[in-house]
Amino acid sequence: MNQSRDIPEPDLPAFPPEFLWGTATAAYQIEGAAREDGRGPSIWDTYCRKPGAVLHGDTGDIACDHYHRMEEDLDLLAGLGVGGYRFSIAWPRVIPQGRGAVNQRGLDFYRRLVDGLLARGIAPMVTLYHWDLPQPLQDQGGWQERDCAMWFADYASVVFDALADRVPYWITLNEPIGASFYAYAGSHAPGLRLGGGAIAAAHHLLLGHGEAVAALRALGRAAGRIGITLNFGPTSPATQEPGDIAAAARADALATRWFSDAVLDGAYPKLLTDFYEPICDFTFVRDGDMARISTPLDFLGVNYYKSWVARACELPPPGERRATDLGAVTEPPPGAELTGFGWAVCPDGFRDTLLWLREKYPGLPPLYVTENGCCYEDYVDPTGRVRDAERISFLQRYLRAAAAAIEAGVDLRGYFCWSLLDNFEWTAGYSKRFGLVWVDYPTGERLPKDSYHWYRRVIAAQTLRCER
Ligand code: IFM
Repeated sequence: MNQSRDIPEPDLPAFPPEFLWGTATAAYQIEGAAREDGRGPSIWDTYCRKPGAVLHGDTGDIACDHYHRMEEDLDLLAGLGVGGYRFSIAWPRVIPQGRGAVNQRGLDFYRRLVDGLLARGIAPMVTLYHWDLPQPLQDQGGWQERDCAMWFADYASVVFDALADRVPYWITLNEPIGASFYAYAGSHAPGLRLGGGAIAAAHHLLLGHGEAVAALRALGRAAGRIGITLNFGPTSPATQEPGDIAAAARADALATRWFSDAVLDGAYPKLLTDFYEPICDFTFVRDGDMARISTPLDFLGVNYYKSWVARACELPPPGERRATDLGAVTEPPPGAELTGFGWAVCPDGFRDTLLWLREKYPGLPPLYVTENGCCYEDYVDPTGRVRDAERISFLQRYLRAAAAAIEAGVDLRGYFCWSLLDNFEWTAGYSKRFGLVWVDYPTGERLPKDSYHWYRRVIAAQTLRCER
């Protein structure tokens, strides 16, 4: 591998020796093999075929072909020296109809992946749901239906039965806001445009989370630790105008607190439940639900990418209003440096979010940063190298921010860079590259970028390997 001397030396404060360094991926974004070995269709397979839904009509049919290149990808992880690897399991690969018959070939794939990680001294961190609902369940109403919570818990139990003896970290859901508010407001699969229905879907996702936590706990402590991954996008007012202040408060409550308040405090933010009154009666919240949803967790996964400022805008009338219509338009803070996605680079916002979590939730469990990263206009230069200096600079600054939070007393136990590989970036298709490793999509060939070598040095200098 390219070991070029001109890659900058990491310049970071020391992290605790037991800090878990890792990278993250998700099934639909890397696996491919969409119709192989009994995998059923997911809502993303369907959505990608909807004209105009995904840039260039890209799909996850082949993606990074990780399904066939798993050994090579395991070796890339080992070469990086990570102590942990976060990946997700595709529900439609394990239970193609979503409920009922289990597909052993699908489970075997994940058994091989887990065993391959453990053989290399890498702790698996397994996400059970990263947005790829089996299509047959969507045909029965998907997350809008309360039953979906139990279908999810049943699927989780199948996976626990197969893998709980070997997996030390479980994550129930990845970024439920994407699978509910955005998915049921039109910008993610299944691409519906709902008002209160999106809020019900969000509630049923969290109920499924609570049920899955209970299912794992029923297996006893040896079954590993369990948490949920939430994303945080702090939003402040663009001006001191009262309208902008109120709009930003609503946007911030959705982007930072809707899910964390429910999971950690057992209640949805009143600011938003009041605001949603014209479109949602909340009758889907039944006695005991919030207690189930707020079952104490072993850890919280934090995904952090960006901060926003918000200005007030007109609200559609209640009959046409979606759950994401908050009377606020968001944009990057003025003058912010932007990534290739137009997202603000704001390491201070990252540090402040970690500090805020500790202040806001007295019973906060230990934290893992389960995703943080960036995309830029990477390319292979004529010497055959990807010189992604911007990514190195980004990671350097965010890791400094993480170190500052630890120094200030935040119980942060690990950091998982998004992503190991360039991959399918949802509605942006393959146009956005987040990987430490370049993927040549026509051939599937992998090429570690400069940032891969830089991150390897960070890990080698800062950490001990994690043993289970
Ligand atoms: O690629 C996504 C991932 O699936 C969820 N978190 C944000 C990433 C970058 O957009």
